[in-house]
Amino acid sequence: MKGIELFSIRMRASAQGRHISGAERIIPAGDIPQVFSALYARAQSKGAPPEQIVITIENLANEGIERIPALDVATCAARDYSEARSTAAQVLESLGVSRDAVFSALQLLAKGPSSTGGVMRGAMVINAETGARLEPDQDRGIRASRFDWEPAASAAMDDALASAGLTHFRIKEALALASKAAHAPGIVAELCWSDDPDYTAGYVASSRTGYIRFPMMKPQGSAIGGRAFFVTAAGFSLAACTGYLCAQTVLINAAGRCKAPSSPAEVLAALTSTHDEDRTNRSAVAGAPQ
Ligand code: WAQ
Ligand code: MG
Repeated sequence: MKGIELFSIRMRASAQGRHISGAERIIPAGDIPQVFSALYARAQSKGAPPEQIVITIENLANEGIERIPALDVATCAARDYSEARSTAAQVLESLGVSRDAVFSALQLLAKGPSSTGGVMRGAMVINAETGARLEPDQDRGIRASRFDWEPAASAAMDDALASAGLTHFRIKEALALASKAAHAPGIVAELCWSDDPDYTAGYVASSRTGYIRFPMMKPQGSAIGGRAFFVTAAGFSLAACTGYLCAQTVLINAAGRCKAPSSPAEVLAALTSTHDEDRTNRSAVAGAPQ
């Protein structure tokens, strides 16, 4: 796709001032009519009919496009949502998120993280040490935007996901978002579960662990969900982090691998061994002659 001018095309649908659905793509000019129709159809596909649909098309002029690989995907077969959440909590702690920060994020996601106890439009930004919330608006949160798959990586990811039996469009969208977030300056980990009452899955993700999904992370029928980005306590720049998440154009140029489903114990064991490898590599570097 190098050399071809790329466009950001974004759709948001609302009724009575309330957000119903949104989606976005990054595409060459020739694809605009077809993607426009697909986004228009998607705006109608939710239960509530939209009163307003806004579709924005913006020429990115090929400026400053960053290309990154997708995270690898693992599915953790936890017994129920409480085992899923406690496994996710242990993954987060292994990444340096404090127990307090993990606990408060889980509580907020469970009760509805907005200021009125409902669902937010975007994500919380949480200090990984103190658990303090850093997003300026606790109803809107921070919305990641301007990311998509390059065509070849998209097809390869579809194949990899399909051969693992993962065909729901939400998985690939969440994986793209999590891959971008894992590259954002200051983000150490992400925790998410859907706010869609019919979709119980969630995940924890980071550049170190990849994308670890839990098919059941909340009770069936619950319309409460959300996202938390955990960020480094030291030297964190909210402006740099949100600037990257919201405005930096990111294309995913390589598919992630999909691993076979594993138990919580296996997920946690794999964690220890990767971290041991990390430590070995670090000390090897530290001990290397100058
Ligand atoms: N940027 C930041 N936060 C967002 C964004 C965004 N672009 N879009 C949604 N959120 C937040 C918001 O608080 C929503 O309430 C919450 O995330 C959940 O959004 O592997 O479907 O679109 O099977 O319901 C994860 C598991 C599915 C997928 C996530 O999220 C899998 C999902 P939803
Ligand atoms: Mg949703």
